[in-house]
Amino acid sequence: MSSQNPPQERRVVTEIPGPRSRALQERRAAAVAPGVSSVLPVYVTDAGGGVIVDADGNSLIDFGSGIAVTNVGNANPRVAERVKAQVDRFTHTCFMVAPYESYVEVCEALNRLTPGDHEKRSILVNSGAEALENAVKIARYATGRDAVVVFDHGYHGRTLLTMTLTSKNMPYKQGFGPYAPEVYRMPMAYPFRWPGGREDCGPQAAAQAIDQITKQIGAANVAALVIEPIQGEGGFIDPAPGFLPALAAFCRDNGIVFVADEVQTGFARTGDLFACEHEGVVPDIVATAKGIAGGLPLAAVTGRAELMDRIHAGGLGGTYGGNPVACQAALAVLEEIENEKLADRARAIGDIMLPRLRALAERHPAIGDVRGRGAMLAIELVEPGTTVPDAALTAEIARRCHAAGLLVLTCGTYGNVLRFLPPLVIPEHLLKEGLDVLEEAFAAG
Ligand code: PLZ
Repeated sequence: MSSQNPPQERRVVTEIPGPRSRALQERRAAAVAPGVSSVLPVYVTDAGGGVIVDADGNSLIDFGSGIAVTNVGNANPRVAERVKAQVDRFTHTCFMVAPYESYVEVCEALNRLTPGDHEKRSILVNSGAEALENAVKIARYATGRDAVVVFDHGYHGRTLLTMTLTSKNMPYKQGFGPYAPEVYRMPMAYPFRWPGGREDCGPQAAAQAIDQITKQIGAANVAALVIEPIQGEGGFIDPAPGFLPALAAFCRDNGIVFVADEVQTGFARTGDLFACEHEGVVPDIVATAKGIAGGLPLAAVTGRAELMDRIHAGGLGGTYGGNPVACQAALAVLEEIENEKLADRARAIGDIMLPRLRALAERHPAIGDVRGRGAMLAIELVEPGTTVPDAALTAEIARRCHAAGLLVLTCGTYGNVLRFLPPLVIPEHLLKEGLDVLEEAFAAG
């Protein structure tokens, strides 16, 4: 087994999904609970660079990165090498039973790389949701307060607490209540939909959120404010300038722990190592996952030492948290981000994609907004000249892209956003060809 990339080409040799994938999908229906669904049920046999290869021999251009995970590419050679070496030595001892160096090394790296030069500590867990759960536990413990503030369109996971933190009912919450107590939702600085217009969106939304927090909860009762610096599942909403800094200042003045959910935005995706850096926001706690370990399950909570050090020994942990194989993958990812200058690469991807997306929006008035940073970009589809969401057109464009061999994802509270998350190592010719396919999908309407 080598970790060589499959040929870097788009190749459509059957219907998508093809006969082999369709047969597997039938088998799946009898074995896998339908609650877990797939965007595009092509069954994957290989992936790497900018492509995903399926059981029928189709090679799709990947504009999804497994939801912002394979920033360094699938089967990245550096990741594969470290993972293989670790699997040969030991696969698990449980860090809470007998520790190992790689866990410490990953925490050292996170403490160094996350925003702010204050003293930090980290813990490692298994998923984004688990990282957010722990961030809230730590904030509550350290402040002795209960309330947690979140935002419209926010997404933080599927566990009881993180599902409660999440804004959208279908499909995440419907029927799964009752939800966790002491969670309060505030308005989001959503430039495209802000009633007062883009110009004043940042300061107005911050003022409104702060007023609501003060009046409805009382700032002294708030343990944590949890926010994605660019919202992911909720629609790739890049908050208007000034919004995050104003919230961070309010938290600082009121002893509220500012938690940045960098699960989707982290690890060079937006052109900075972490999206908070864009406006110089320094969170008290950063939750990371996804891009951290090239697809191996790993997540982390990194926070101010004075918060993290409060928790009694044994108060945090889990059987698999910081698994040694996943830690080796993370160390490889961090080397790769640095050596290959992947944050610059993310900016270069944005520089190629944004002008083409803007030009596409000029030709197609159904594209109401083009937004994002680096390699985290999106277009929002609406009835022309309005902000009325067009989820049907969004699904249709995604379907056309899929049929032509381009894997794109949708998102958004209204299901009307096409999002683009190519691996940061995607070759330029595939990036451009993916955009050609997208343009053709719009032209076909
Ligand atoms: N915070 C910002 O984007 C995961 C969810 C896919 P886990 N996003 C993809 C789905 O439908 O389940 C996410 C995120 C942000 C937290 C999470 C949760 O991370 O690793 O999926 O638990």
